Amino acid sequence: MKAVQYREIGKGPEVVEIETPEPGPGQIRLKVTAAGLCHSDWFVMDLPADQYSYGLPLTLGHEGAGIVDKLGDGVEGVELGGSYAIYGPWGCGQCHACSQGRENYCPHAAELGITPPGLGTPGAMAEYVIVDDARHLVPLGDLDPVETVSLTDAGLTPYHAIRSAQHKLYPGATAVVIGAGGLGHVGIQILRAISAVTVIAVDLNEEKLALAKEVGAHHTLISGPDTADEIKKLTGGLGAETVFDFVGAQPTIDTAKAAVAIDGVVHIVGIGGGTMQAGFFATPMGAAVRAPYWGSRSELREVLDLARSGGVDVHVERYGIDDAVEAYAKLHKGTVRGRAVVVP
Ligand code: NAD
Ligand code: 9ON
Ligand code: ZN
Ligand code: ZN
Repeated sequence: MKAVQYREIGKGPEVVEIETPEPGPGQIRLKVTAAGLCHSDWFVMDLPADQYSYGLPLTLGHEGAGIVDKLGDGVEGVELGGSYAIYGPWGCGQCHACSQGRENYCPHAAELGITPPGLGTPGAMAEYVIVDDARHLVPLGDLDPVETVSLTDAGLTPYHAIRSAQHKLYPGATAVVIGAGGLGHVGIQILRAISAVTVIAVDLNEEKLALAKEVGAHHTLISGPDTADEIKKLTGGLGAETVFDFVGAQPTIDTAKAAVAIDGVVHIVGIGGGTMQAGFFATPMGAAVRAPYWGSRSELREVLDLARSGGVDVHVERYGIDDAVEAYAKLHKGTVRGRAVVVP
């Protein structure tokens, strides 16, 4: 089968021919219908050899969907021929967090060598993918897999961050979204769909801000050293009750810190390497900072239901598997509008 793999440090993704995998006991094989590209793939592929821990070759694709085409021994509750989305942050399945479906916070996954598809385990950017357990599949039903595959990460991650800040999303409050790319443009829609907050979108790129406006941002600002002052002006000097930073670089975290209101919350979602100091003299009174990771199994169901009811609509650029390298190059350059999705 064809697969998009990262094979050599520094060389970027390649389209290669590899053996089609067979499902072992308890596993499920999907014929992939769609696989999304995430900026984290570039975080991984840009790591120097001494910091790289994902194994080589690595079949990419941690946003995946497919049709069940073969069941391993003992699999129950999964329909052959059914269309499913893959829940990516796999955990041990047994601990307190996993029992709640919050496998994204499983404290045992690392020690047990459990890694998400596309981030250690062979991913979905291939003609077939193996899923380790039926609990990691969510039925898509009538949802178009290409239009919705990115909800497994670009939807689930902002949904998880936003839901945890629900108490700060009251009418009259302001939410800032920094980075209106794959995650950000879905995050804006989630904020609009589940709350009455005013949304301010911030990006470096005018085209991304145009998309932000199109999907529901009330205000857009070009990212720079004065952004926090502009947010203060738009909020009558108070700042924003929530800031979702989908970049996470030092300049955007500095903006988030300067823009957050008293008793507000900053969510550092992007993995741009920046840090935020919190403390009595460093942050406004009561302000909190959080670095959320992906989302829970039930939240994936909720975000798919939100798509079903028309609350979110991912802006998708489609690519064939042979064009995956070109799609990754566009993502690296920052010229993907919404999310790039490979359709094998
Ligand atoms: P993307 O490339 O689609 O979007 C990033 C956006 O940020 C682009 O629109 C870009 O123009 C904008 N941007 C870059 N620098 C900026 C700056 N200084 N100020 C304002 N905007 C800026 O990326 P994505 O796939 O949406 O991922 C976003 C980030 O989230 C990445 O760092 C990714 O690795 C991370 N991520 C984290 C999690 C998690 O669980 N915490 C999950 C998925 C992705
Ligand atoms: O899901 C993603 O995009 C992030 C959280 C992956 C980060 C990583 O390297 O495991
Ligand atoms: Zn991702
Ligand atoms: Zn666990």
